[in-house]
Amino acid sequence: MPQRISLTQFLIGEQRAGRISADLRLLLEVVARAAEAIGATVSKGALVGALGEAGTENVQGEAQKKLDVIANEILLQANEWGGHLAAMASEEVETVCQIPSDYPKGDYLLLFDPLDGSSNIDVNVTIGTIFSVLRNPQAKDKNPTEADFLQPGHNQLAAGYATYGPSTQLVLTVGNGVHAFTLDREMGGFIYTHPFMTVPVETREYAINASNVRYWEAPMQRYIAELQQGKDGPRGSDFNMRWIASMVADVHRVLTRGGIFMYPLDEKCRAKGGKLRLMYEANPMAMLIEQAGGAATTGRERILDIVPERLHQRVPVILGSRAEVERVTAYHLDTDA
Ligand code: P6P
Repeated sequence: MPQRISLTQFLIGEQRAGRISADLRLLLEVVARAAEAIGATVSKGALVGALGEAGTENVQGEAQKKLDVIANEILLQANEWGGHLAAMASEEVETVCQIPSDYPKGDYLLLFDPLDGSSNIDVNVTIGTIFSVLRNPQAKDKNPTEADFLQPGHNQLAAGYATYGPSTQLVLTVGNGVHAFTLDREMGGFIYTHPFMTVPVETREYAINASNVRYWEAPMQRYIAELQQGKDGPRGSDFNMRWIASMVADVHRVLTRGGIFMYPLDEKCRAKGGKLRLMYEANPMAMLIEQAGGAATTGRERILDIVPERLHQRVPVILGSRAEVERVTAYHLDTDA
């Protein structure tokens, strides 16, 4: 029986190697326990009346599911008292979530999408929690402002997600590769099961919501048309398509077996800048994908180099197997030129 390494043991190893501080280790362990709690509620679903609409809207003007609200509360309450954080930002909350004054502040900023893929909750399809950690640039005794969060993705100290699927997994990078942990529901806690996940450079699998084809820009229409022409077209090979409409599930498949995931700019979302959010969806996923040897761009620039302008900013996302991301990006830049 191979030795079981817990998430704690893995993180202590990263701390001893000087890659993370003790406080960052403790922060990541709190986030993992919060994910375990979210997963427990998600898995009970209708049994605890957790399905359906909350009857409220989030900052994006989208109807909130009950589990969106529950997951957000779990993450805020788990992280506010530990003394590791200076502030938090959530997809579900318009402004910066300050640490209550009766708790100490720490050196880090935590950003998260508490439950991504909400449209899949009621149909029992895999959903997840996405998180990102930045260093607080502000003096410790001051409340961080939105501007303190607006750091490019290459500043991230850690990024990851929990995926609530057939198993609950935590996928994490602290800048030394991508590592996945599987929840042992009987014993409690995450066990190290997937060391150094890598994205194959080449792929024959793509993920996009093809119903938007008439709204895409010309280079995206060209790229997808070539994939659909398969071996009879310029690519000379057949491709397969998957679209779960849950970013965490689609990206997890790309991290596990390769692929290219795309939510490009289209006429429907152009005015908003894209569909997916930069700070707590695109940036953490881009860090994971790059750490696994893949690439992540907007179609025109590296996602991790974008200087954010707003906390809930949206961007186009093209990420996954490097050869395909580079091809799509080249088509966009050729068209612009
Ligand atoms: P569409 C879920 O709502 C989400 O934010 C991502 O998780 C997912 O990739 C995308 O939107 C799905 O969008 O337009 O296909 O429903």
